Amino acid sequence: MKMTFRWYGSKADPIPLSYIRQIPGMTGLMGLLDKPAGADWPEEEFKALVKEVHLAGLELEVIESVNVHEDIKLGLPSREEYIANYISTVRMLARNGVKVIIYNFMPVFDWLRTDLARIIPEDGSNSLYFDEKDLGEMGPLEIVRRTAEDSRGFTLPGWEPERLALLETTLKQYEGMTTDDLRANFKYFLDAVIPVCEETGIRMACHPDDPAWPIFGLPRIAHSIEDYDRIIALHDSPANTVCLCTGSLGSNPDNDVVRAIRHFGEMDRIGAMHVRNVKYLGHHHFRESAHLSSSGDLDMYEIMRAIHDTCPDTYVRPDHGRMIWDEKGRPGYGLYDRALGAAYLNGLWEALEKS
Ligand SMILES: [Mn+2]
Repeated sequence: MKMTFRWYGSKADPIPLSYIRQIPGMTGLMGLLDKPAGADWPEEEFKALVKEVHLAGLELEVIESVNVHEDIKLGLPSREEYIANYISTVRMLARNGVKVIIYNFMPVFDWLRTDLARIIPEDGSNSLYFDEKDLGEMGPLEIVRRTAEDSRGFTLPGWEPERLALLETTLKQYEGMTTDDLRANFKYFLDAVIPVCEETGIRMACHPDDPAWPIFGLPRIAHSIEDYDRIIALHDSPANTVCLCTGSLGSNPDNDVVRAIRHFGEMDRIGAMHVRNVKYLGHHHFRESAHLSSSGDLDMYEIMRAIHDTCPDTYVRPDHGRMIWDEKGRPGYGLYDRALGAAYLNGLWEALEKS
């Protein structure tokens, strides 16, 4: 297991790399370049990032959010150009030491919450929160406007301004699209990209829909074990893998997260893990909790044990954390609670190694 940390880069992330390096057991980052979906990532800029990360004593073997352009998901003729850019980026990242690319194939919305800083009554900290009832009164445009207002000036992943401006148009383009249509477009993408990944030693790791059910009538195809079996079957290859995010998949209590890890771990189809806990508050209603099992509804010991048994060499990162100790950070991505999460997960791991 390699313990890693998401980092947005020195311009966008207030957390210095030196602080991340000081978290016990931290080996590297899940990093990114801030580029619009569909861009061909510039090599010089990426090399500079790798150099900066290595100088801090950390690795950069996992890249997040090489975002898939909407035209690829929609299956428009213009997808050819964006797929070519994607392939070029895959080759460039492989040349520079990257092993895993985390991405998603969610139409329009990346992740969605109805409150980015809901106070947790027990201890006064706050965390990301979702209640489908709150969506009832709001359309997608209103949700996006509120999310932008709540994000304290940070651009949230998946909610970049250039995408939001087109939101109304994009929503119209998805009208009438079925899950089978979306899967066909996904297959077209994988058929083009996975052979290049096999050739260059990269593993693509698809992140689940978050929350793990359909929203706003949009087709969504990555929120259950069965969904992922189908995604793997679209182009069966060791390079076509899952980024198993326990909090995203686990937002739906119908998903047995431990079973999912064992299922895909035994198949060698887990490229990376996001590990966090979630507290169920009702139907389609949850908040993100501290990582500790007793703070939420997922069994973090069983999650780490499933990783230990079936994919012990995978990359793990603590996922979203709460805001604690008056930190004013990017929602979900503060330093303190994610550092506590990493320390706790490392503790579970040591116990598993020694027992
Ligand atoms: Mn995640």
